Amino acid sequence: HNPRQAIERPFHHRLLDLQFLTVPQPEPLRPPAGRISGFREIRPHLESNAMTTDQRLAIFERRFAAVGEFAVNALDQLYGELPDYPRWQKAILDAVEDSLNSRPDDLCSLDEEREKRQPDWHQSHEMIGYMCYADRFAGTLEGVAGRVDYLKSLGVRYLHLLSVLRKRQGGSDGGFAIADYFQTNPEVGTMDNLERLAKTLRANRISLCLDFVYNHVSDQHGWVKKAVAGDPYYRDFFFTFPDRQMPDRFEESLGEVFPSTQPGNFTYSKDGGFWVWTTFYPFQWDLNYRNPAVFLEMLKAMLFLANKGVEIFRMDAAAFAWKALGTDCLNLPQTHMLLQAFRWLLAIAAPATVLKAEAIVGARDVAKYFGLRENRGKECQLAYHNPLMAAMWNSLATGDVSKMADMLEAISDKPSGTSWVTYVRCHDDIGWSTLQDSADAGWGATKEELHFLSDFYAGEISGSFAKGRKFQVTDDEGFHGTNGTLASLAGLESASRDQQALAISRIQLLNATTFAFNGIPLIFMGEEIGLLNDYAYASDNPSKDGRWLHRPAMPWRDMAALQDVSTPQGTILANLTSLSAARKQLPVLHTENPLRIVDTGNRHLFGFLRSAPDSQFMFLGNYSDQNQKLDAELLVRFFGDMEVVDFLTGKPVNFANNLLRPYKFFWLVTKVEESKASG
Ligand code: OTU
Repeated sequence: HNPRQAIERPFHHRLLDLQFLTVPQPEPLRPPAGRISGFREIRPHLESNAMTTDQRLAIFERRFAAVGEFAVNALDQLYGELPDYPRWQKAILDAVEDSLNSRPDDLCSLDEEREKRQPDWHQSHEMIGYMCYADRFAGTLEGVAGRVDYLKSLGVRYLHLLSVLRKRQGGSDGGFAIADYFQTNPEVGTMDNLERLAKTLRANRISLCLDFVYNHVSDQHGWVKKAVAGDPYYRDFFFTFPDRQMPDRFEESLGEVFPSTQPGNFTYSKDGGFWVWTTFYPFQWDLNYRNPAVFLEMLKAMLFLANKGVEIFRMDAAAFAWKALGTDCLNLPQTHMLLQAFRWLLAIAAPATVLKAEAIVGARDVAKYFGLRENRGKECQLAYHNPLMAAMWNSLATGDVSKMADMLEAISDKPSGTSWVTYVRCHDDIGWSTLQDSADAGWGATKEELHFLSDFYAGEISGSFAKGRKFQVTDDEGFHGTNGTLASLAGLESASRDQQALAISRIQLLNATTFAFNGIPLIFMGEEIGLLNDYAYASDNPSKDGRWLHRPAMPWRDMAALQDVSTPQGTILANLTSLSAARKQLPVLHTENPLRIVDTGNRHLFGFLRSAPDSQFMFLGNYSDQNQKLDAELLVRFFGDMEVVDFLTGKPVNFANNLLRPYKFFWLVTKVEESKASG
């Protein structure tokens, strides 16, 4: 077997492609055919606003002329058949006008700035995200403001705060069961505190991201109370059924999100005397978006929060919003239309703001949340790269990157103006089933492979370095998800002293992959200091959701010790900080620049290329625990006779001895590129 031969053919065609790569230009928006009916004068604004009514009206008209068609088209498709549609359409556009009219001046300036000069702000190579629970990170919203310097030291440019809005009392699914979208969780502060925090963050060039839990509300929300009390108007905000007949029919084609602890998708409401749709916990009532009143009220909540300074809305459980009998109620066309309606109405009222899809679905479905085909680039500007995340963990366990490479290549066509959000861990489990795909995709994982991953990360396979726990496993499946922190899953918890370096290398390999991919890397609180699993999470409540295993509070008191570079934690932090600083010096990592998967000719070596018109960048990483040989020709093919340097160490790389140590990676650039960045 000649490895050279194996890489010869695919390389040639990729190389040819690469020669013709240029940065795609944003697609021009088609002007709308005509003004839609129902347009009315903007109402007078509050006196304190410096921008006049006339100016705001002009802005509304300009934006409406540019993108109104997209919003109206989405609404037409969702609600156009309803007899009172014109009235709903007018009410929705009125809400947008009202919102623009009361938008604070500083946010209006941000809108203009981003529209005119920085439409790609969310794609910048300088963007680095951090996500945390407001209370577990810093106690309160004011506390978060007090940690801005820490965030800046990590290079953070966007902050996703969890559990900020008023949540259900008692269990709240970590804040994902909301009782009021117009109020904050009093334990972390007031709406004024939130507005002030957003300002402080903005002044430090950090964009605030909040969850927009749009699929469901908690059973303590006002709408539920009215529905239960028998108000038919609010009953219609939910999917309610007098008996099990319809729920049973729906169940035939539905999956389950929490199969072992919350089986089924419907809950009986004793107070209401009906069955109600609850995809997640029984206290999370799914909203009925077939009812335009639901869309309108949720839009008002979104616009309200945008005017408080939220710049990124994380569209929670994005895939579930629309339901239809006989389907799995995931990724339905109307769900995409809903997201497009939110997107373009927001583009008129608060264009500094973007949507991030949290669609934990398979690779070919997830890319659709950017908008593909006739809606190319017209949906969410950001989307979690869940397939990359799960595939990296798969590659780390098996030492084999081939399925990951094939999968990523299959979905590498990302629309202009969009970014992935790349991450290694988050507050949820690692869901394995999204690695499956239809049989015609050679890269789909088999059930056996998923069983293996679930066992491996629970530390049940001999030789496994991981210390995690299975999540929501049922007797028949056995592979739902895995809980655990990055450090514990990567082997730091189980490592003997002389294995620690290897565990740290795994963490760095995963970080280095996500920081160079065509997305915004997102750090989950505590992973920067290698926090281990929090086994005490269930001490107050043994039935507490298993995901709390990887949600330890920030140990500020021990911070000085954790930052000591002679410890594993200090090493992880120092290296992540360097990675972040390095990324910011490499404009080629701007997410508009294309990504191509490199066929390394070695199934243990993962490689991808990022290319800008005037520069090339190559990631190479060894996902196995063995030394790996690299074909030296590889570099010659991509970089010609230019001198190649590892940007992270500044050392020249020539692969004369052709070996990559276990988990070793490179960020390769040409010598010229390196001096440009450092100069
Ligand atoms: C999201 O999660 C949130 O991230 C979870 O924390 C919430 O529990 C859930 O929505 C309900 O609000 O639906 O589209 O396996 O990965 O529930 C993906 C658990 C989701 C999560 C899944 C997920």
